[in-house]
Amino acid sequence: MAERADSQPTRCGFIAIIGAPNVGKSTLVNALVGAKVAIVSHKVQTTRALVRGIATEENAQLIFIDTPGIFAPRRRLDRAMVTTAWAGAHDADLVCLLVDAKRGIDDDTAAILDRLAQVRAPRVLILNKVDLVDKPVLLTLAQSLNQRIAFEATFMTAALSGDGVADLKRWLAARAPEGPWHYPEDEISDAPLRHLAAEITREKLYLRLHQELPYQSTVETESWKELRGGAVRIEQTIYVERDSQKKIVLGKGGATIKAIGAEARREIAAAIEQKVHLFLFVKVREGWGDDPERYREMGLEFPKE
Ligand SMILES: Nc1nc2c(ncn2[C@@H]2O[C@H](COP(=O)(O)OP(=O)(O)OP(=O)(O)O)[C@@H](O)[C@H]2O)c(=O)[nH]1
Ligand SMILES: [Mg+2]
Repeated sequence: MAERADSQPTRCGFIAIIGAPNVGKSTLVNALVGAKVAIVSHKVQTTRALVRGIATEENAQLIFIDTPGIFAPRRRLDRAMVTTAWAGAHDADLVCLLVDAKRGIDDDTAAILDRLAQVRAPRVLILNKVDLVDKPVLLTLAQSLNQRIAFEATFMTAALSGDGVADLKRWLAARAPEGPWHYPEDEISDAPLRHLAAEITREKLYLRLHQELPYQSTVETESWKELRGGAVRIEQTIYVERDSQKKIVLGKGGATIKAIGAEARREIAAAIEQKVHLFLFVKVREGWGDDPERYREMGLEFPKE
């Protein structure tokens, strides 16, 4: 077994973060990693596929698997997301159930609890958004959740401000199984940069567009060219379902897409530490939600029905 300088055996743990939509899973993974590896929005169903964020703590490498929110799926895309989330839980050494402390045990979380009882991996409970509720409420909630299924430990976090995150990380590091590190020491994500870049643009789209539009769009990086002088030229396509949606994404005189592009460009450039020229195109592709190729691009299995 590999030994590090302090002669402690190395540890390596795969930790799945599951929970209802919008409870703060991606925010928590970013806080644990200490960098943005997963996109975040105030809307439900932001995360679509598994995102791995990698952190180190002492002699442990922790691989956090951010999963799509689990809810009662209707569309094909929903089903693919929920299936993917459970697959993430089954493959992990440890499963963290994240609950929005303000929302408490809603229908989505209740359904997850029932099914979580059948997952073999040890379970940890995390109450998130504790900044929004009073302490007595937290204690009652922690109690009733622990009565429904057994958790090895319960943590309280405010992922947005980082409260409680260091404690959680220390505990997870000590709990990780002994073994060699799975990824190189300085890696923080296993997602290709072109995928992260598409996700960043999708985040900006989610933040600017309303109602159903975000759910009926997807973003793909079509080309990525390194230019002389260290800059990179990136072309991305935003797929929507209908011509009316294309008009909304473009905005008056192209104002909306221009704003989305400017925000995305800035953040992609910061993420890859290179100058970026970003070109966005909008294409109408009716029924992209039933097109296997789009799922492949997102990193999702295509459900047969
Ligand atoms: N007040 C408060 N808000 C938080 C906290 N953590 C996350 N949020 C907010 O909750 C919203 C959802 O966060 P996400 O991280 O996208 O949630 P998610 O669980 O990954 O959502 P899906 O991917 O859609 O399932 C965002 O607006 C976050 O800023 C917290 O500790 N306190
Ligand atoms: Mg998410």
